[in-house]
Amino acid sequence: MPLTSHRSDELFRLSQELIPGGVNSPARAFKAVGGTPRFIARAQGPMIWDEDGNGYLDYIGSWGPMILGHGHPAIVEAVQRQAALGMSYGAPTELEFRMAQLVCAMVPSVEQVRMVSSGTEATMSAIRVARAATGRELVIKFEGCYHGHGDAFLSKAGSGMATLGEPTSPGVPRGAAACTLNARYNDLSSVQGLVAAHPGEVAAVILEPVVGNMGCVVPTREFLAGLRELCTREGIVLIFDEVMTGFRLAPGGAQELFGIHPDLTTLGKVIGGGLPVGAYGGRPDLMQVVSPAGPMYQAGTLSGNPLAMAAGLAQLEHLNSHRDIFAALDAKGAVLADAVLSRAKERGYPVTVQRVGSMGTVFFTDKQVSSWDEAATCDTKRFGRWFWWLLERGVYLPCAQYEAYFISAAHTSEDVSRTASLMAEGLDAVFA
Ligand code: KE4
Repeated sequence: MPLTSHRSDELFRLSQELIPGGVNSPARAFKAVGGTPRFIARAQGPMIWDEDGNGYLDYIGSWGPMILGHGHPAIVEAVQRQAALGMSYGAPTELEFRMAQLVCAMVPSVEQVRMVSSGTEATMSAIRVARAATGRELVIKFEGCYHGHGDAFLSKAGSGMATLGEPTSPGVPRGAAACTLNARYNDLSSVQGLVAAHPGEVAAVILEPVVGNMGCVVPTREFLAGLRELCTREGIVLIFDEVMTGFRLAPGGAQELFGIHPDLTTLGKVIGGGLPVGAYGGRPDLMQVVSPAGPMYQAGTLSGNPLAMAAGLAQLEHLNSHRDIFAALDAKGAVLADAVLSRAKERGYPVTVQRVGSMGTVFFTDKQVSSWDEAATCDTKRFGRWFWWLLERGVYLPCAQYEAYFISAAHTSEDVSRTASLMAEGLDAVFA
């Protein structure tokens, strides 16, 4: 029975008059799947409800932050307690020290850390640290990886792979994009080629150590180890953008899982418990360039905001003291992936599933996706039909093929089994 969306339709129409595209972040606008985005009224545990009263099992989880589900009591109590003490002081607090302690304890390569208010701020600042510390200007990223909307990251490969980047968005100065080179994920030789073409000019290599933003793409261990060895040899700062993977794939993120330590790490999402927090950190010799310890400027009115620190600390402390959560999340991830994969194999559907732990993607292609080239072969229209078939049955997946879904600790085994059956049934419906 199709769900009604009158109130969401009305709010979307009104919002578009005052907010560009009716949303405050493009990913939410349902552009990739069509139709009206659901305006959400409330959430609890694994569930969200829209303004028309429709309930959904939530596999976006605010695009990653809600790893414990919505309204976890420890987080709600921490925020309520702090709110009564003050929302923001613009002065240092013990909460920020405790957050720095916990991040440095949980993330293997981080020995010093600076709080900011978003993943974008974290990645912009991390490449500035790399440039300040090395005196070099070029940054290598990977096609298909997303690191926020900073000018340096809105850059695609020029005509030839070794050429300097070109803007992917109006408003990005050519000079900013030109300082970014684009390599191919899981292809170490593409990085070696760029470094050889620009000897002594590359400040940093930045990547998602497990990609979420072209859909879930897993690196080979050789690729990560090769990047580590190349960056060490060439004096290039290796940056793991763990905004999505941090505190999700393991307490210490992807770097703990793969045992490869970057020089700098960027964090976001889970670290804030649902409130705006980003962070960057790593080797002390690098972080000591950051003002006021060093000359590299970076600042923020609400960086380390006490309310956000209270929420983030509550979430991280819970994860740190209940580490069995990660194995349970991985088991739930396997249930979803196995159900979809076996149906696709049984019926010969061109569908593959890639995941690490509780983040994953159902790709509508028969290729194994190891870089953007393969991701680009997906049948995004059929994905859109599958998305809507599931939404109308109360399952809220990321509204685009090139995103990852997220399972939370609040999703019960029954929730996940029901979702798995619906996902498999949904394939039958869209391939009928
Ligand atoms: P924010 O500035 O959105 O907090 O973080 C940017 C960012 C940086 N690095 C990675 C690996 C990220 O995934 C992100 C943000 N991810 C998107 C989802 N693909 C956030 C959703 C949105 O843009 O609304």
